[in-house]
Amino acid sequence: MPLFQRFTLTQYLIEERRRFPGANGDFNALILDVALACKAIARAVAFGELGGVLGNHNGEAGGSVNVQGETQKKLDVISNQYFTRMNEWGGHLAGMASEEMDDAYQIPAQQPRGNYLLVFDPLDGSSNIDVNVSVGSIFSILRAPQAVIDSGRDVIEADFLQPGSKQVAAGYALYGPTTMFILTVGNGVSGFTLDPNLGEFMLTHSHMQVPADTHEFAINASNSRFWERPVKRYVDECLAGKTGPRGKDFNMRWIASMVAEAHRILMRGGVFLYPRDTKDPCKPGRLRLLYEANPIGFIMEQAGGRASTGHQPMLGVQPTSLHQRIGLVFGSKNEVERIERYHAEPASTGQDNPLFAERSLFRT
Ligand code: AFP
Repeated sequence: MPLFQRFTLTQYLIEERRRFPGANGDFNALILDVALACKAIARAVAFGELGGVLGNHNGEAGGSVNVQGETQKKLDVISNQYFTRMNEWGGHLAGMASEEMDDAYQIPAQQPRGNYLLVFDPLDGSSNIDVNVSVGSIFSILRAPQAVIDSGRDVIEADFLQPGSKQVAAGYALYGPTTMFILTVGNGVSGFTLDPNLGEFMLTHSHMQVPADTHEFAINASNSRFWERPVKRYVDECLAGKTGPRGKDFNMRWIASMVAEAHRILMRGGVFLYPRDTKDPCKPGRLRLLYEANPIGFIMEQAGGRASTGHQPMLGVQPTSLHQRIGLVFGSKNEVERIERYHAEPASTGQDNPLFAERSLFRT
């Protein structure tokens, strides 16, 4: 399709804004600032070692550690700086929060403050960056509490603790063979591909939909001995394939970059599981609620898929802390609903009877 027939991200946002005659353009400008940060990160990722951006932050000796207790890569820190610097000046934000920052980020005193909160994981999958595997950025936009808007006060943790259903926009950038920007503003999901010559995100995927069924699942199988019973049952049935109760064979994928998994699922269906497990009793899951599970969950639900803790819809969870972790299952609606059913069944349903004892293909 000739370039002049494609919509840019800016044109798409203007079209969307026409649904809200009273809109003042703040929201669109914020999304474009986020997109600019993602373009800057895409460039840094593409240059890799040529730009001296690989490896651990503060040198190879283990590097610095973030609030998650995880070693920070140089690009984690650089990506976080792109997000804060490119979004703090526009006057659209009351504050920010990031996987890479312990506390909420205050808009500098010399900058105007706005009506929104931006929450993000600036570089997801960063353990893959040194081995040139796709990584991404994830973002979520919330409305700031009215008291914050009225007073212009500094933000506090409580201002961010809103359920995922309160998101006004969410999306991700995927730094893969092409750089893509996937966005929902609550009216379906659209995909934009970066034209490296123009430096513009061009609309290439409209009204993206997750197929309701799938034969593909994604889980880190090395954790199988820590899984709860419903997860073990689900995975065993997938592995049993045609010979088991599902009556069809399944394929497994695990990229260890959730953004890449989410994009595959958005494009061709599938289910992703990073469930709560017993590996580290202090951690109720690996992934973070506010800037990973909620934005990806919003995208999936807007695309006709489903996102869940396994026990309840993800977007209904009331957050209790900024960096809260949570078990996450998302993807093809019918598969996620099956996993939720398994979690809802009483644990003692015949399963304690040796005749019905589950035989896991993963030796416990
Ligand atoms: P990193 O950003 O630390 O690489 O973590 C990526 C992630 O949060 C998510 O993107 C992956 O799906 C998941 O962790 C991978 O977890 P494992 O390292 O346990 O496979």
